[in-house]
Amino acid sequence: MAAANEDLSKMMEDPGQWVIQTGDYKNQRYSKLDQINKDNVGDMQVAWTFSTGVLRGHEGSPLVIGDTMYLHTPFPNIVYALDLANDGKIKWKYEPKQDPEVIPVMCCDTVNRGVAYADGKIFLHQADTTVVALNAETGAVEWSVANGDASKGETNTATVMPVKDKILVGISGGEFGVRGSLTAYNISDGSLAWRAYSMGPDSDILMDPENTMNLGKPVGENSGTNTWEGDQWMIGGGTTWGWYSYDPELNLVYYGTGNPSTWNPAQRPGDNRWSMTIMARDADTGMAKWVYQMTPHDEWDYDGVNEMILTEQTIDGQERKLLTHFDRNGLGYTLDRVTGELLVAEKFDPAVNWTTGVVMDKESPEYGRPQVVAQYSTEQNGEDVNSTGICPAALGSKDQQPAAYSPNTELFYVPTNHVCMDYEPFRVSYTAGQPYVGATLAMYPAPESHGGMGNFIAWDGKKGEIKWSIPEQFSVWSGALATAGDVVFYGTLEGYLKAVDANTGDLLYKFKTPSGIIGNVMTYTYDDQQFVGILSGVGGWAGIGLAAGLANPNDGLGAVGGYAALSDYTALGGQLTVFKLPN
Ligand code: PQQ
Repeated sequence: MAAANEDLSKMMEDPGQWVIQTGDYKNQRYSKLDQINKDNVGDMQVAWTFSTGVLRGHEGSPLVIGDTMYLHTPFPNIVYALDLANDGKIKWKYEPKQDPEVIPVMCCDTVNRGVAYADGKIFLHQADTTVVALNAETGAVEWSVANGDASKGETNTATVMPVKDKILVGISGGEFGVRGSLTAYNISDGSLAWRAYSMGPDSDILMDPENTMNLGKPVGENSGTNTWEGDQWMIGGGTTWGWYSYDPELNLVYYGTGNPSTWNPAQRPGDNRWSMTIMARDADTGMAKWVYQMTPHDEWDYDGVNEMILTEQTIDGQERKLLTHFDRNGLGYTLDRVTGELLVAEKFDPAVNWTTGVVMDKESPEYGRPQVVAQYSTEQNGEDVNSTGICPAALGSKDQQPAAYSPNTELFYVPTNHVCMDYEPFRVSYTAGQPYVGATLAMYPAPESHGGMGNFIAWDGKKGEIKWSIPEQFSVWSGALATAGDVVFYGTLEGYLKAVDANTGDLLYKFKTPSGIIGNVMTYTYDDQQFVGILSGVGGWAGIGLAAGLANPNDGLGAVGGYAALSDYTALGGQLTVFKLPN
């Protein structure tokens, strides 16, 4: 077993531990464990359970470091250290003091996507943006730093990512006119190393006009200001609340930026760079090596923050370092992660209708741009336009719930939404700390389909094709796990943990946990036995009606119509369920 202070990359190679939320730096969410496999997973039983004592949405997963499990909760952001030798007996508990005034400033429930580990410390990133380093053995606070200011609408839901001697920290608040940034703090004492804004002057966005590349061309001067009107970039969104990945060989960090603020596109002319962008940055300096904006001048709230999954695959006889990303906008992208070359951009939900696809002709001035279907635009010549039947809805063909990749099958396993919307933009003015949304939405299941709001799909990233698809009544809002046992796990909003065959998608096992699942499945070993863990606790944007306890569940930010039926299946309450094979 790796000692607590051993190099994190090495610890990731030990499949017995789960040392980072994303499984590894590649975000593959793939485990080499195969004790539980497709032949015996049907026999799985509950080993032990743990109630977190907190309501609202439980995203992310626990970590396992040695014989300790580290478990987090949504606001108030409690951290538990649990003893694996004693079915989760509490070793220590840390509960921060936070001003509850942060709760109404969080757009999409009070979720938190989990703690991180490095160098003997557990890193908690609180809702109010405080980052705390806790001693992993004792839970004592070693240092803390405020990454943002909740009174200006700056909040947090994301985990942090440790890379070498730093942690990388994002920010939420795209619905409050926050200017997004990714910030690196030194692990030793929490001091600032670098900050890269998503928009603004070149020196703020850490881009070199001549050497930061955009689809093979330099980005040029002032790219983060001259694609905005006046100083709108100062309240431009592009927040960084998703997942980050890292390639140690290239020393590049990959992540995506969120929607431009406001949701009313007529109020912010221009391409609004670098919102909706895949960023590749040097881990030591933050300097951008390459960028690619997926949805210039977003008209639908298609944040680009979903995870970047790093793989090595052979294309046309050549082994390439790839990056695959399933965007909210419904397109599955594969890029060369060394250069940022765009290789594939295809719809991963047949319902997607706002675009006919991306221009792939390198000679075209439109190269890399999605072609917008005019009927689904929400502005015309600077005027607001109400538009109906847009697919996907604002929560995208996929939101932050992370996909998994199996090197065995070379398939991606993707939790998706199958939801469309009507969009009504309206004029809004900016006041710090107040919602700066500028549109109302109605969301409903994709028409002319199976009637449900989700699919769990297997995707061939090289061809850009769906291999198989499992229809689900509700969006699949849980992160997937693929294993060497050729099993793929995911959770459903009704509360089922499901295990399916990685090749065929055939259902092998299901178990109804106490609440809807928006957490991510993880696995580890203790005493040579494989365990599978999942957090239940319905909430997040899809479950916000239930989470907020609203009289009318459609009153959340953007009416999320069809999810109201969730109350027929489940209710609030955080619980971890741990499974194993019978002894
Ligand atoms: N969070 C969820 C969730 O956890 O269920 C879903 C969403 C967020 C969205 O669909 C968002 O658009 C969103 N946007 C921001 C932002 O623009 O800053 C933040 C968050 C968040 O931090 O959870 C979400």
